[in-house]
Amino acid sequence: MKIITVSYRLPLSIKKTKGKAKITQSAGGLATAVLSYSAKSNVNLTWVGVADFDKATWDENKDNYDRNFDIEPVFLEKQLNRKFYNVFSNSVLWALFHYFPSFVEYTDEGFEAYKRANEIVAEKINSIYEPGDVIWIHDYHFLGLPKLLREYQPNAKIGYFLHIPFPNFEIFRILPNKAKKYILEGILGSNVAGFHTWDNTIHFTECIEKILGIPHKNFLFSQESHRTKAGSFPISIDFDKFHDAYDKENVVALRNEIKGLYGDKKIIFSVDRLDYTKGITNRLKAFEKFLEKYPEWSEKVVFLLVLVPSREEIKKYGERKKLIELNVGRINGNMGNYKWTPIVYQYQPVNFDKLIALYTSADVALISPVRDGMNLVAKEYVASRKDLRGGLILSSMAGAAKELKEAITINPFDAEMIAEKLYYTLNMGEEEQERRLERMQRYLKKHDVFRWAEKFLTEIETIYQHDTKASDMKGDAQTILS
Ligand code: ADQ
Repeated sequence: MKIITVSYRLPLSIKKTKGKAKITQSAGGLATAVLSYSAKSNVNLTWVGVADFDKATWDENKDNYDRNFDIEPVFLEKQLNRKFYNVFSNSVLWALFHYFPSFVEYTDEGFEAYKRANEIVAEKINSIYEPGDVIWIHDYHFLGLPKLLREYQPNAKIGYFLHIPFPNFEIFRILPNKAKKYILEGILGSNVAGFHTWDNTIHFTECIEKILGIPHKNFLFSQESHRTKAGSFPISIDFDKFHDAYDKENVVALRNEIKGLYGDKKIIFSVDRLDYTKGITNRLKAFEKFLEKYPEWSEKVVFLLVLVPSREEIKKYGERKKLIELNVGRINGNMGNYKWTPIVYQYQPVNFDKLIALYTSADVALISPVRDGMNLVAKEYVASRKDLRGGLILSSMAGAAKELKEAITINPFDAEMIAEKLYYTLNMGEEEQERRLERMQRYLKKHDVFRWAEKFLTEIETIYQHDTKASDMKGDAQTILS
């Protein structure tokens, strides 16, 4: 028996130097958590995902790296992968599920590629599946997969987790009927369908009822072959990893360097993938408003804006980048002077130590997505503040706001409000900072990513066992009657 985890990206990187490839398994939150669960339960873990490297490189090097689990890459033909990933997944599903209907660029060609890619991945999983295995499917790239796998393996234990919001009926219904049906029936192939929040879960159940006409009882949908339980499973982080990093030698050195650079100035910090859902332009305009409204803060604050390149092949992302850079330039030009640059902007990823050094140097973390499934940056910031200093400003549109009750919440569309909350948080006393962070840390320490994975995987077993028992009893009753 094994756990088969499926996600678009594989937790692995291949670096080529001087023609030699080096494979490294990466230890992201999700991989660490599933691995920890599989080790505890004494079962193996196999990860299936789409390869972003060529088959020849893989075949040459696959037996030659340190492994904690097995990896099964799926090699998709380049054009198919582009249409599947960029055209349907990211230009239709990502946009619509984040409430950007005007950004949706639906094409039948994209939808067909999406279905084909799901079929190819299903074939791959089916080829390695053994009875008793648990299959855990992740995210919006594989909405059709639970149903396809159910057709292959009617008795399989299948979990599906969506990392982005599930939109309400009015937004979801915008999709062509065939796509709506494909998605909903697809998810219903699972035994457990998980979302970050109850709001998302309710949106999903409403869509099932209104579009497929299937009612639920306590979020359970009964079907012929199995039942699907929908529920809220808010993802989290490896709390200890972020908390303990505060004292790492390299982190301390980097933090001293950052603090030394900015002296007495207060630091506002944000880090995101460059994505239109993250509310970056709104955030910049709000910072500008803050400087206009509170000129006494001029030269006394600096905003460190770190953006990580993302989905650069998609037009909307390039347009957004231009808009952000126009705003950064305009604000720095209008508000700054030869001694002071209000916004320090970086369009490059940062490594873990630098990220922690930045989190722990910041007086304020300003997180303002206009829509976000969870937002792990907010949780990471809180966890890393072992010194109990700093304030978290968080958009109420992020799933994380439902749990981080001591954050200063904002409406990301309301620049005036954000400016005021910035003023409040920058002036917040140490006692209040401690009180807020302590409560949120207590919560996160308990609700970490390990607990999340365990809860989800246990739920699959519970529903499955219950259904198996019920069908056995039905079988027994039939035998007695005959
Ligand atoms: P994302 O949209 O990518 O994830 P988020 O959860 O905030 O958003 O962050 C993902 C990770 O990327 C964080 O761990 C963060 O540290 C890292 N990161 C961000 N910027 C970085 C940078 N410049 N350099 C290095 N690392 C960086 C999706 C959903 C979210 C959901 C997650 C998990 O959109 O809503 O929280 O999946 O389910």
